[in-house]
Amino acid sequence: MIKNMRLTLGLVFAGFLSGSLQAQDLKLWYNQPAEQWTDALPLGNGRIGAMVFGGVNREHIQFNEETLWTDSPRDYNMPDGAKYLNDIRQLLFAGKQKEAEALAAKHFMGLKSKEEERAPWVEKVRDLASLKSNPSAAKYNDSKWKTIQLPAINGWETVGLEGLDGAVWLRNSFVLPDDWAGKDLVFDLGKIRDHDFTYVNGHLAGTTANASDGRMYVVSADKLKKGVNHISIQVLNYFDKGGLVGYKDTSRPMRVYPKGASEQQAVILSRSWKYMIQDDDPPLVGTYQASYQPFGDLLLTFPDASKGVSDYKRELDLTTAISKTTYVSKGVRYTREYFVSQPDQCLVVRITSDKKQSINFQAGLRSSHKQSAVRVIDPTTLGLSLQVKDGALKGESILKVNAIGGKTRVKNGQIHVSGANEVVLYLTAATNYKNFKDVSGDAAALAKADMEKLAQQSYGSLLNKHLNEYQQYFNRLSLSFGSSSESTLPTDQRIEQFAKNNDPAFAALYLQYGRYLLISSSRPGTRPANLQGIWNDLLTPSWGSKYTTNINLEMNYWPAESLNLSEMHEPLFDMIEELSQTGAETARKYYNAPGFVVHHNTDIWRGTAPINNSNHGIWVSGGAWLSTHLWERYNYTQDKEFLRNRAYPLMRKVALFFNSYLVKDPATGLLVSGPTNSPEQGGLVMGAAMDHQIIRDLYSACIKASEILNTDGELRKIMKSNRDRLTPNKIGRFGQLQEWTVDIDDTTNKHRHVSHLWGVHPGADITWDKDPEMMKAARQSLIYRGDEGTGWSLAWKINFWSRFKDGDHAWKMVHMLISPAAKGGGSYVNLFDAHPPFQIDGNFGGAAGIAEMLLQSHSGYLDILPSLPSALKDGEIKGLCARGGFELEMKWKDGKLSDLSVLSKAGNTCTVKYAGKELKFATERGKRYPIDSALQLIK
Ligand code: FUC
Repeated sequence: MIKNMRLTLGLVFAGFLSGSLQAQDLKLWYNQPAEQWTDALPLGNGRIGAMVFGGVNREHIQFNEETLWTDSPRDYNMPDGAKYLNDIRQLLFAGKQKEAEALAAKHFMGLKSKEEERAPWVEKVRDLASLKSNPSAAKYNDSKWKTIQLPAINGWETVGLEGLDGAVWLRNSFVLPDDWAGKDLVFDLGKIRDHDFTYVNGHLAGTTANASDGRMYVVSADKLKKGVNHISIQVLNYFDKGGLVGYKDTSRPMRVYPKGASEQQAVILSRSWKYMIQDDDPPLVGTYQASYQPFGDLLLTFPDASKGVSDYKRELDLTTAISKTTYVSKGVRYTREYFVSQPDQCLVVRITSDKKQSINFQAGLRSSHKQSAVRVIDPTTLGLSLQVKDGALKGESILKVNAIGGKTRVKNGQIHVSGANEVVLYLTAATNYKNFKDVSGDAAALAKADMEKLAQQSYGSLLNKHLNEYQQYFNRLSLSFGSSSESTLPTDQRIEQFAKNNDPAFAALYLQYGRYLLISSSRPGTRPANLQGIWNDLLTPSWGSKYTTNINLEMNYWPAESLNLSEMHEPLFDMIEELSQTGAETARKYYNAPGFVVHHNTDIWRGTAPINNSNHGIWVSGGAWLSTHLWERYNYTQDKEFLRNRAYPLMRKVALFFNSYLVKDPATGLLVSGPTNSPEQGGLVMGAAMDHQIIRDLYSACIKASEILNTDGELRKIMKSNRDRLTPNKIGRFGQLQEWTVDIDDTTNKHRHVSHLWGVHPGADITWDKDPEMMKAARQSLIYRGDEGTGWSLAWKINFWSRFKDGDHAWKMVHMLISPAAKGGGSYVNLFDAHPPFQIDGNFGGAAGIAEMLLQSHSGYLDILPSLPSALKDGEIKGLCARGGFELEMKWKDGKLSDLSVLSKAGNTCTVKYAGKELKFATERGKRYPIDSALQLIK
C-alpha cells in the first residue's frame, strides 16, 4: 500500500516536477564504504581523476593524472614493412593464410620498446650455490619471511606486492597423511607467472617457462617423507602479473593428492605462503605500446572514529559532480565532500562536523611506483615525486591541508590535524609530458603553480567555479523515465534488482552517468578517454589501459554529439590530428602510401604501427573510423568552419591513404582492403566487410564535404569511382550478412566482436530505408552471434537492436549491461562497465544506445521514438541532439508521442517522421518549433 502510494505520488511529481524528481534520482549512493576499487566513486576534470572509497577510519582516494604513462617517444615502425606487402597479399589471394601470417609476423609488426637480454639475469638468480643458504632446501629457515595469501588470481600485485617483478621464493609445507605413505603425489599448483622452479624437500619437482599453463608435477614416493614435507618455488616474473595465479575457475584450488586418487582427498595448498624477494630488477621486457599509470593515493586516517558509527552514507551527485561521505561517530555528524575542479585544476576535499573542535585525522601520500618519495614541504604541505620505471615521465603532486581551528603539525611524513572545526585539503598533480613528442615539461613547477593559484581563494569560490563550469555541460540534457520504487534502494542493490524489476528510472540514471563520465574524463584541452577513462590503479592494467581503435575508443565518443556534449569530443579530434602525423610515417613505411593509417591500438605516444599478432594486429581502418567522428561532429553542429579547417583536411588524408591502398580482388575484379582483419576474427585476410563499410562511409563523407566546401573536384571523381568499385555487402548462404568477401561465416561463432554490422551502427551503410533485405541479413548475423558478450559488446548490441527497431530486444540488452558484473559483462558496484575487468566503453556505448531508442537521425530525417521498448512507457527528454543541427524536447505517454519541439540550430530544412507520418518544414536558425502528436506544426 505504502509502496503504491509512493509510486502514484512519484508519477504525479514526474508530470509536474520533473526537474526536482531528477535531482533526487541522479545519485549513486551506498550504505557502506568501498571495499574494492570498483566500488569507489569516480571524480575527474579530464586530467586529474580520483576514486573515493569513503572509509570511516581510513579514507582512501586513489588518484591519476592522464599524462602519466610508461615508455617514451620513439619510432614504432618497422623500417621496410612495405617490401613485404605485395608478397603477403599474393599469399592471401592464393589461400595461403598461415604462410601470410607467418611472413607478416616476421616483417610487418611494429617495433617494441627496449628489451634486455634475459639469460644473464636468469643465470644470476639461478645460481643457488652462491646464495648464503638455499631456499629450495627442506631445512631452510624461513621464519623471518613475510606471508602472502595464494593463489592471487590477478597476480601478487593485488595482494600487497604492487609493481613487483623479479625473482621471488615462495615456501609452504604440509603433513603427509599416513595413508599416503609410499604413494607418488600430484602437485596441482595452477598457473605460475612467468617461470617456476618447484622443489619438494629440496628436489626439483618441475619447471615450466610459460605463463599460461597450469602446473601439475608428479613427485615420486621416494622424495617424500613421513610428517612434514616442504615445497619451495622460485618464481621468475618478468612483467605484468606475478606469482601463483591459480586457475580462472577459482573453484579449482592449489592442492596435492596421491596419483590416481580422487582429487577430493587432496590437501589444499590455497592458503598463506611465506615469501622472500630475491631480486626485483629483472631485465626489461619490450612492449609494442605504452601503458597508462596510476599516480598516487591520498590516505586519511581518523584514529578516533569509533566502532559505534551510525547513519553512514556515501554518494556521488551527478548534477554537481560532488561526492559526499557522511556518518555519525560519538554523537558528532561528520561530512566529507570531494570534487575535482576543472577551473582550478585540483582535487578538493572538505571535512566538516556539526560540533566544533571535533575533527582529528592524519593525512599522507603514497604511490605504488618504485621510484617515488614523499617529502614534507612545510607543516601543512606534503610533496610526492615519482618517476615511471624505465620511462620518460616523472610526476609531482602537492597536498595542502588547510584547517580552521585546532592544531596542525607534521610527524613521520604525515600531517596531523587535531581539534579542528573544518578542514579543506587540496591536491594538485602534474607530469613533464608536454605532447606526444616532447617530455621537457617541469612537473614540480606545474604542480606548485596550480597550488599557488589556490592560495587566494575561498572554498566557496572554488566550489562555485566548479559548479558553473561543470553544470554548463551537464545541465544541457535532462530526462525522466518516470519514477520507480527502486530509487529508494542503494545503487548496489538497484543493480542487483534491475533485470528483475521494472526500474526504467535507473536506465535514465545510467545514461546521465555516461554523460557524467564523459565530462569527467574528456574535457576540452585534455587527452581522450582511454580504455578506463582516466581511472586506473594498476601499474600493469589490462590492455595497458590504452586506446583500442577497433571499437573501444570510438565507442567512448558515441554519446558526445547526441547527448549534447559536443565539446567533450574535442580531445578525440586533437588525437586524430596527432595520429595523422605518426600515422603518415606508418602509411609510408608499411604501405608506401600517402595520407595516414592507424592500426588497432594507440597510446599516449600515438603509436600507429601494427601490434601484437599478425592474425589480428594488422587492421587498417582505425584512422578511417576515427575520422567518421569528425564528419559526425559536422553533421550534428553544421559548423562549416570546423569542416573546412579541421575535419575535411584530416578525412581527406585518410581517403588518400585508401586510394593508394585498395587493390583489385582477382576473383571479382572489385576493390578490397587487405591485408587486414575483421576485428579479432578469422585471421589475416583480403577483404573484410567492416573495412569496406567504413571506407564507403568515409568516401561518401569526403565526397559530400568536398561539395559543401567546393573543393577537390578531381579527387572527388577518384573517390566516387573507388567507392563504386568497392566490394559490396553480401548475403551469405545462411541468410547472414557476410563477414568477409567469401561466404565462410560460422553461424555457431558467439564471439563478442560483430564488426561486419558496422554498416548498421555506427555507420549508415545499411538501413531499413536503403536495403531491407540487407538489414534482415545483418539482423540474422546478430541472432547467430547471440546476446552474450563483454560489456562493450552488450552496449553495441543495444545500438544494433535499436537500429533494427526492436526496442524490446534492445531493452533486454540494457538489462544485461546493467546487471551485477560477471564473466560476461555487467556493471560493477560503482556502475563502471565490466568487460570484465573494468573498461569504460560499455558505459558510453550503453548511454548512446539508450538515446538511440528515442531518436535516430542517420537517414536524413528525425526518426522519433524509433525503437521505444514497451518498458519505457512514459518519459520525457530535453536537449537530445540530432544530425542536421537540431535539438529536441519530447514527451511520450503510454508508449505514444505526446509533445515534441525542435530547436533549429543551423536553419536547415527539417524532416520529422513518427508512426508512419512525415512532416517537412523550413526552419530559421535559433527558432524552436513545437509539434503536436499528430505531427502538425503548432503555430
Ligand atoms: C579488443 C577487444 C577486447 C578488449 C580490448 C581492449 O581487443 O577484443 O575485448 O576490449 O580490445
